[in-house]
Amino acid sequence: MAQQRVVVLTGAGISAESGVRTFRDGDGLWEEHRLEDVATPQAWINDPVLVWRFYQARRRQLIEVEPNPAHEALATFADKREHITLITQNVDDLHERAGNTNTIHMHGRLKTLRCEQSGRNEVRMAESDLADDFVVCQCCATPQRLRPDIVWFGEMPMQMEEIYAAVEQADLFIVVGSSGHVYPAAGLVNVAHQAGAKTVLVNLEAPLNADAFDEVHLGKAGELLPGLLEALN
Ligand code: BV8
Repeated sequence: MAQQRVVVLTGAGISAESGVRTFRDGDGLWEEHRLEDVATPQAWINDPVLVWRFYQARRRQLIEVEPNPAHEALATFADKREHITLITQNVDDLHERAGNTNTIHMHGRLKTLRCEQSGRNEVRMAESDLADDFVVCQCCATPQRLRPDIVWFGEMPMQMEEIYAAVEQADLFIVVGSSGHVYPAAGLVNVAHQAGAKTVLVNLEAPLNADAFDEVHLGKAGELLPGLLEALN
C-alpha cells in the first residue's frame, strides 16, 4: 500500500469549511458575478477595474481563513507517502498552510501577481498590495500593471504535462470537493480510470461526473477525509 502512486485533485469544496466561497453552491461566487465578466482574458480587457476588485476581495479574504481538518488530513497523509501528487483547482494557499509542499495549482494562485510584460510572477500580499488600486511590477524599467496570477476560462491550465504524467501513472486517484464542471480538470478521472487507477470521490453532493468514479463518499470533506485517508495508511 505504501508504494501505491496516489494522485489527489481538490476543488473549491475542500476549502468550503474554511469559509472560502465555492463557485457553484447556493451562495457561490458565480451567483454574484457572471464568470464571463470577471474570469476571462476578455473581461480583463473590457473592465480591468471590475476584475481587479473581484480578485482583490478574494486575496484579502486569504488573510482571514484557516486550513480545515480536510487540508490537515491531506498534509499528514502526504507526509507519510513516497509517491503522492497533490493537484488543486483552488487558488487559495490553504494546502500550503496545512503543510503540503509542491502542490500543483493548475488554475493559478491568489497570492501571486503576474507581470504581463515579463511573464514573471511574484508574491504580493503586503497591505499596500491589497487595496483596490492596481499594483505595478518591480521587474520592468517602466513598472507595468500586474494581473491576477489566475488561469481564466479560455486560458491553458498550468503544468498540464506534469498533471497528465502523474495521473497516467496513478494507482489511486482521489477527487475532493469538485463539481466536475470545469475541464480539463473534470476529465482527469477518465484519464486515471483508463490508466487502471482506482478512482475515489469525496464530495458534498453527487457532481456531474459522479458516474466516472469507482467509489463515491458523499458528505463534508472535513468530516470524511480524515477517516478515509487514515484507512489508506
Ligand atoms: C481550457 C480561476 C484550453 C478563476 C478557474 C470555450 C472557450 C474556451 C474554453 C472552454 C469553452 N467552453 C468550455 C471550455 C473549457 C473551460 C470550461 O471547462 N468551462 C466550463 C465552465 C464549461 N475550461 C477552460 O477554459 C480551461 N482552459 O480549457 O484551455 C486547453 C485545455 C487543455 C489543454 C490546452 C488548452 C481553464 C479553466 C480554468 C478556469 N479558471 N478558476 C477563479 O478561481 O477565479 S475554474 C474555477 O472552477 C475554479 O478554479 C474552481 O476550482 C473550478 C472548478 O470548480 P470547483 O472547484 O469544482 O468548485 P465548484 O464551486 O464548481 O464545486 C464545489 C463542489 O464542492 C460542489 O460539488 C459542492 O457540492 C462541493 N462541496 C461544497 N462544500 C463541500 C463540498 N465538498 C466537500 N466538502 C464540503 N464541505
